[in-house]
Amino acid sequence: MKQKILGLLFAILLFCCLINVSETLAATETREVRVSLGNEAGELVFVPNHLEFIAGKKYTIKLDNPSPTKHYFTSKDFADASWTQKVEAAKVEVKGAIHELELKPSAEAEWVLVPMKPGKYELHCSIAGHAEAGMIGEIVVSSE
Ligand SMILES: [Cu+2]
Repeated sequence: MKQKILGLLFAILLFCCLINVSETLAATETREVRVSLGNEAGELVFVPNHLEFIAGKKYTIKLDNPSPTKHYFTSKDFADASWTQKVEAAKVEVKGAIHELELKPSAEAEWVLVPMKPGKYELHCSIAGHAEAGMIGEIVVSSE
């Protein structure tokens, strides 16, 4: 009986900690990083193709696609190493884990996240042939 109560108290405590952490992360100032998927000339590139973040800081990644074809922003390891608050696009907010974003021509999206783990992560467009043609990038998360 005593153990059950202790276990319950521990669970409540853990839950409160988690809520506290996400509220703290949500309240901090947000930095902005812009990246274009492709360009107007239709080249298969990310502009820029090198993105830098500081672990523990909150960012809004502003994505757009100025090119005539659809592209993906795919960086699974970076996404796994980050806490995503939301992705916002066309009046829709998506909450929870995100691994990949698809942007159709002239689309825009905002990905609000906190990179948590320092490291180097690869970025690519997962449409067949695009990464091979140069649509790749590097994401560097450094500790403060
Ligand atoms: Cu692409």
